[in-house]
Amino acid sequence: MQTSAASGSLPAKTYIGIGQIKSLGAMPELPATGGGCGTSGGEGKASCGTSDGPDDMPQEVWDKVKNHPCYSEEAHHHYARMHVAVAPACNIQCNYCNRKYDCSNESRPGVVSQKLTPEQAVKKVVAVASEIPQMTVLGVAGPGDALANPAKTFETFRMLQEQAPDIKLCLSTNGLALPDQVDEICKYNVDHVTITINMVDPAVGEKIYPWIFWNHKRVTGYEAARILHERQMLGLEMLTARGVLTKINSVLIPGINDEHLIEVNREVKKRGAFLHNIMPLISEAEHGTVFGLTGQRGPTASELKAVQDACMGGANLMRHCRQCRADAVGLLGEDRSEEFTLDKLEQMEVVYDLDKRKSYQDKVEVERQAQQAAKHEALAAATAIGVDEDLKVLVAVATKGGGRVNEHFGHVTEFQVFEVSAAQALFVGHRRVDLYCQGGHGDDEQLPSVVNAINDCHAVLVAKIGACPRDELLAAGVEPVDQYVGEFIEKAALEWFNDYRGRIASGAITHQPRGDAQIRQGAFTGGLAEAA
Ligand code: CLF
Ligand code: SF4
Repeated sequence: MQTSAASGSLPAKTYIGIGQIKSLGAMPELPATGGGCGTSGGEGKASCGTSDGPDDMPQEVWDKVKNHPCYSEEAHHHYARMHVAVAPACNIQCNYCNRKYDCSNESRPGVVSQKLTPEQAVKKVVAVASEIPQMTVLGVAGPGDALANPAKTFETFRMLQEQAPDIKLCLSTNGLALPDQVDEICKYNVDHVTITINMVDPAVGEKIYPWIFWNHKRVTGYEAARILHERQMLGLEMLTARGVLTKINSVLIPGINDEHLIEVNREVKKRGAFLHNIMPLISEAEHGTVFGLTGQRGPTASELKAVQDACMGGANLMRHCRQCRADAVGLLGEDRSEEFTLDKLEQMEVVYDLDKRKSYQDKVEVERQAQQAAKHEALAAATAIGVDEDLKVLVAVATKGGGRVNEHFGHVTEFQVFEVSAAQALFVGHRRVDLYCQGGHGDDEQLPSVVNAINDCHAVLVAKIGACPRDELLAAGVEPVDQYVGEFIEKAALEWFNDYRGRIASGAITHQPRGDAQIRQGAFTGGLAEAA
């Protein structure tokens, strides 16, 4: 088929620089960071780069990341995380946050979680771990700041270690209180800490943070941003020195910190950050945030990708973040929190069976090896066929997990997006959409927004698709592909790409660049997938 560039209805306003960002060049010489377990930032891999196993990192680091769905892109197809909302207070104010809702540093704005005591939280984790054996990580990510509530956060970790010692512990913080809590973090074997760092220049920071609460008083303006910045850098250095793996979250705010995030990437890599997760600002007036009310927009899909691509060469990038809620449960991209509300927990019979969990996870590892083997086989088959070897295209994929093409177009609440070339099929993001299929019928009013979400893709791989969305996609220039049902995603994407190149070479089609795509702005609430 002929492809065409449809532009869609995207924001007319653009900001200087975001589309003109150049990739990082050679990194400056890095000062030695502390000892620890060798958690130095990676060498500019496009994503976390953990999928190839212990060859590209020390064994002890691999052991920490191999089944953490946020620290390993490849693991996120198979392993789940959960959050418990035990930390309601916060010690700073971000302009993209309304404290009626969850912390926007690790969740989508506009979402409210069910707050728990540490006792309730531990009961919930044990119940979830019994039901979902691939749940390997517990995170405390709000609804405020995990370290502005140290007693509740660490009491949860202490009790959980006694009852479910195989579960990895993780927390997320804005960093203000971090240096004071590093000893506690190590005492409770918290192996993974996320710090949200949106700037390394207080002049940028004062546009993002109106105030912090510091030494028993409110500090505002440049001084607030300066203190926060210094505490974040110190905390990161201290964690690196103690061998704790750190992930940096940055919210991309067009016109405020877009190009600046390249410098953030460089600075956090210098200090030993393991991963850098650049997330889009989600900004709607209905969320009641400063940015929402002043009309500050979030980035488009290509603006986000441009900044992420420009950071390649710096700290490893995470591109599979789903901006979870503070009580999220399940694989990234799904949310099973509604199955584990407090009243439902009361009815559940909980048996925490370590052997059963291990045996399930052994089966996951076999599947994971098969996925790797299929990917390598497809790459080996991707022989040159006389067309542009630098050609790269984006492909959207409908999946419900396991790393396979296994979801019906109409049941998708998020597409995974891969950049495919002759050399690789690389996960570069996801796009949330509203369900097209409602009660067995397609909702044609939803179709334009679904197509707009993947408007930068050349194809969409699905398990099944109806005639109406097929026609709409074709008209927009996106090729619907349903012949790879049940195949591993990378293998399917590479095989489709070879076929695509073959059609270009034969003159059957002409390659055309695609348009931009829209990142969904509304709050994502759990249960949509279950309602399908
Ligand atoms: Fe939670 Fe965060 Fe730990 Fe993951 S989430 S505390 S590191 S277990 Fe993951 Fe969710 Fe993105 Fe966070 S997808 S918002 S990066
Ligand atoms: Fe909101 Fe989180 Fe910022 Fe606190 S740190 S103001 S909870 S986004």
